[in-house]
Amino acid sequence: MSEIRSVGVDLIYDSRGHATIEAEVRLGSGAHGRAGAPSGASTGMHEVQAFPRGGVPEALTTVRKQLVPKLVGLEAGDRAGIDGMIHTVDGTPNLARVGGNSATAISVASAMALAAERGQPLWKVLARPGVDGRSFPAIVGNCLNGGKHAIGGPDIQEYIAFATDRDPARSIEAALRVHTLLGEALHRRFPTAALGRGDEGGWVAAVGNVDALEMLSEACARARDELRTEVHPGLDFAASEFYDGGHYHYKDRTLDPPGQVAFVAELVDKYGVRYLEDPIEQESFGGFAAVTKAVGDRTLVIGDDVYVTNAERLQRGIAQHSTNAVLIKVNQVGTLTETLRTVDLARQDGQATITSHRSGEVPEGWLAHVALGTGARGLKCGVLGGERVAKLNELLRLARLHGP
Ligand code: 2PG
Ligand code: MG
Repeated sequence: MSEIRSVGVDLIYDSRGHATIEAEVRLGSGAHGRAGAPSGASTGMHEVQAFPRGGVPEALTTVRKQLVPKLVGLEAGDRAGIDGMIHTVDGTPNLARVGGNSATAISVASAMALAAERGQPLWKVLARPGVDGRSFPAIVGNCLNGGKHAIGGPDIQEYIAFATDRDPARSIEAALRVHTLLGEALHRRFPTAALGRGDEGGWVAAVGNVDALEMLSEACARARDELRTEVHPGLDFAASEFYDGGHYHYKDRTLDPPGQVAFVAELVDKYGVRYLEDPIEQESFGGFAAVTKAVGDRTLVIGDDVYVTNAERLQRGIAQHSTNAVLIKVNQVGTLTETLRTVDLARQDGQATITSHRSGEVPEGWLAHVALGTGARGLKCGVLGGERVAKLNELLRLARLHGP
């Protein structure tokens, strides 16, 4: 096994045009890996800090001066040692000095270098016990953007095509078809209005929260019939973004917590929602449990901002039966070591995991490997835009190699 010979970090831009960090890790053998880190807009309160106060320039200085000298010489196969060193040098509980995005880029690039040295695909060096790389994730494809990812759209952040065919070629086709059909329906509904696309490539239109779901549900039904495949509506409420002072504030209604649970359950049943993310604000483990109790037998109930990929928070959710699924975002928690710890805890408890992009993404495919290696139930990466398609295309390549 060879040791790390050099670590380079630099500024790159994400799909929103915001600065972020990429890392290149080179081993003594000459093998190397390079990865960029994405950034969120609807970030959870308990996420690690993506960058230090001074932004990317400060992160680069700190990493180059203080962290890189400590990483050089470590064994590439010692993930815990590499990721642990990132935390030791950072010295804060939320990666406030080094930045979560530096941590993610370095951690993933190190795993890629190891994979290159072993002549293996990345997913294999991440593979959890029992994962053989033949079971592919469903596609969680954002088709209409709202909330913080769009200007002038619904309050609910994401209207999703949840395409569950075992074959990624078919599920990707289905999610794309829903996106197209929904665009056509929006154009028919608002023939003279301009139709735009949001941060994650979904449509943006001045459409109401429930209207949008109705249109999504119709598009899914049509795609199901046309393609003879399983594709169903999904939502990411990102409910913390419009929760304030004990109430959920929509443009057309204000709901107290029991009202929110009832509203969510009504939407699930009326429109056949099978993927339900963050229907409740990030501090209410009990509110999540109420939703899971009401509809958890017929939809995935997924915790994103409530868990922030953090094993301690997931443990609280497990104790309270808050959800039946967990969103996994590497840069919410920092490194692959912590990410895999959360994945393992979720798997032990029988919770499904969904490997997720961020709204500001890098045009790279490594996320597809994280999904495959962790045995994820879903890969949430949108369907349109080069930075989203990069992940779908990587999944297609992996499916051609090992798939159904
Ligand atoms: C989410 C994500 C990705 P962001 O809420 O699930 O869709 O958004 O990256 O802005 O946190
Ligand atoms: Mg979310």
